[in-house]
Amino acid sequence: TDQLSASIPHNPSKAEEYGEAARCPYTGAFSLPDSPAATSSTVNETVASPKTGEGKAPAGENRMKGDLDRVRVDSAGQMLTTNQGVNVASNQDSLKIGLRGPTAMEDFILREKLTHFDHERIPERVVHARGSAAHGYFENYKPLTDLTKAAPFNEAGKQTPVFVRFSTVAGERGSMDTARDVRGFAVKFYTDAGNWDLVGNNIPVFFIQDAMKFPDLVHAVKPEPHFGMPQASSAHDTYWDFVSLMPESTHMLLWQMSDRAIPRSYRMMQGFGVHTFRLVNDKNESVFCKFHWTPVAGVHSLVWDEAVKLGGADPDFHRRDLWEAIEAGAYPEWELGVQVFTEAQAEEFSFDVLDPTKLIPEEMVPVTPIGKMVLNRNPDNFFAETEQVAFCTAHIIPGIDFSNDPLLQGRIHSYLDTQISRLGGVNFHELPINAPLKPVHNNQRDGMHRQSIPRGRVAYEPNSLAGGCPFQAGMQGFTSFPETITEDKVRGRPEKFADHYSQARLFWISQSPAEQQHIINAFRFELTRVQTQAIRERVVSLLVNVDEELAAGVAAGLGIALPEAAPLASSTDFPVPPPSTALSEQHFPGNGMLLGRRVAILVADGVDGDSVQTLYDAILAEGGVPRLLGLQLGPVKADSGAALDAEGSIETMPSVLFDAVALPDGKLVAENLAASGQTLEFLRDQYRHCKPMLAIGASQQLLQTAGIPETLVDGSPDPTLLAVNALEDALQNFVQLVGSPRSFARETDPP
Ligand code: HDD
Repeated sequence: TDQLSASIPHNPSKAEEYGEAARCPYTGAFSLPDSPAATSSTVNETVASPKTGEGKAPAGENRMKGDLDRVRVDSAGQMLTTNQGVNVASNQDSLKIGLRGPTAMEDFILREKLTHFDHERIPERVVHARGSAAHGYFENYKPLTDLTKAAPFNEAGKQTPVFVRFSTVAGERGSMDTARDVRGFAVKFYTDAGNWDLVGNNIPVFFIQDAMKFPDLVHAVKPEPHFGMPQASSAHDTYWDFVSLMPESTHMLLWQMSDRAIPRSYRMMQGFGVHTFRLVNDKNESVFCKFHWTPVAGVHSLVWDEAVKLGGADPDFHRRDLWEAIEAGAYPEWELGVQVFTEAQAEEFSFDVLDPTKLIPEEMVPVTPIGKMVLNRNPDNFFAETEQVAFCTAHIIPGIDFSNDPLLQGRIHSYLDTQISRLGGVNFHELPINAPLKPVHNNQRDGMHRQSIPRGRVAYEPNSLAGGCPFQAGMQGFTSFPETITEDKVRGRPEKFADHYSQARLFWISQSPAEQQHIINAFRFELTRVQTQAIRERVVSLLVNVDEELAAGVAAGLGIALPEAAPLASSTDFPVPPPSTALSEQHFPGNGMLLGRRVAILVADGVDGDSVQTLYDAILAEGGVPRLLGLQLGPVKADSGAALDAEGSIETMPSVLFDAVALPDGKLVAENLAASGQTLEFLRDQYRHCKPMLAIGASQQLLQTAGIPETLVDGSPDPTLLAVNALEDALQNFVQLVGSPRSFARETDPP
């Protein structure tokens, strides 16, 4: 055991705390046969490449970990007790009057157990119900004190503990991870000046401009109230009815129909604070800023057909991916960047920086990297941490302040309010995962489930009996930026909020041709599910204002003529900025490392054991996850006579669970696999989903049997289909392709 913990970077902090019992990877996750060509028994060993885990936090660094120790419970070697700590003799039978008689009312042990169970569930989040979270830290690059006094940014190298929850928006708590949806990206910083929550999404803009419309938006997208369908999907009438009548949503709709809404992994998506925020320094000078999280692994997405199939093959696909990566020591990392600009600059922009349906192109205001975030610890308990964590946009610290974005202003109310019903009262801040590291001192008292025991008789201020304590912090406390406002009180919107299309067009013209085609396909899919023809037409009429080719492409799929453009909300001609490279996913290829990407090596009797071994080792060495898939689990005979161990079966682990496939050499293996329809379907899906494929020697025949074309439609070679005579001809290239963005050269329309 000691040797294992010393050699395996398997969440070392957990193992240190609890020993081996703490290691609970999902069965089979990252567990590999010792040496695939030499053993038939799988050793449950976690392997991470030397390249992964570089972001490993030094032991004892995560202060939040220590703080939570107080409430962590480890039952190893302990007797079972009631909630009052009374040892329980038997946990099998209730107390009866005679073995066949009724249960005694006095069975307090049974009653306590059932009562607790009956109340186990709490309301799920009204949006973002489905999510996964992890602990980690933010490390600041250099002091930003000229811009802000915010604690995480005041020293070079300073580490601030964080807890981050990723989520889908529309689906219920048990819905699938790969739905087409916006993803939540909420970060709680446990700073030494109190908690700061940056509650963002993986898309830099939002559907609506004013919080007044949020309940309408959510009611429209959630399952329709009369029959509770569809689950985790915006492809239905009420959603498109609403957004088609809200032209301000057009920009967001393009993002939502783009590949960003079907990420490959939580680890491979950006995060955005969305709103304009303020940074304030200790001289009370303020600038505006937008927050950007950029994943070191790059921005990568699924393709739609794959996302749909994953919903069935593994509804927990993103949850599992995040969990396994962290357990394996392949800690996900993001760089935090800021776009900083002054109020004077903002006034020059053709759009309003208070409008959350607008972004600021990076060509206008560059993103400056200021620090990095590493997620290095899975929660110990899903409910206590991931479910009970409460993010609130109102949780800010000195140095950060709000802007007047009317969506943000409404959020300041909503998040705190929602926790009261979700977490059962006003003391949710005392739950361990929500409690700040900085001690809390105030005169708020009582309420449901109060944990702290305030001492003394004074719970008011001013007081003399407690020497005036707790006393006001004055300049050391939070002070709102004293913005001067001389305006009328009105219900209305600023003029530039009427610009509904310029940035939708900017996004469209910044996409690659493949990305544009995916957007058209997504609109076609969603609107085909819409039953009301007038709604479909109204959506396309919005798109006419964005781009005629886009609108025509969608209209063609719906079998309708191109409608008239929707009327504009303003006669002002809002300029469309030139294409912005950072709006295309292709701008973020990542660092090329495999970072937990999964490669299927299909094996059957007669397989060339040496090439399996070489391939396996090469993928592992780059931080990837190779898996031997056979026609069934268990031993497979290599050509040399050695036994391999198939870790999964093609029957139960379909293509969508893998990022790439390799077919090792072997005449017999090709024959064996060619007789399996599931194998051929596996290969077709790998091909269809534009994944790197490697076929060696005799296995090349399998590609032909599966009907996979050797070249692209224009006759040119397919850059990600490697059919070679010997492994060494393609090994390097294959491994590199697995760590690279997908090439969509194979895609045809129709698919
Ligand atoms: Fe929200 C949850 C992100 C607009 C009201 N929101 C929630 C979560 C994220 C966001 C990531 C989940 C946090 C978690 O993991 O627990 N929301 C956004 C972004 C928005 C946005 C990026 C626009 C820029 N939200 C928004 C508005 C309102 C809300 C305008 C209401 C006025 N959001 C909520 C909520 C939720 C929530 C109802 C549900 C559960 C929760 O807060 O804790 O209060």
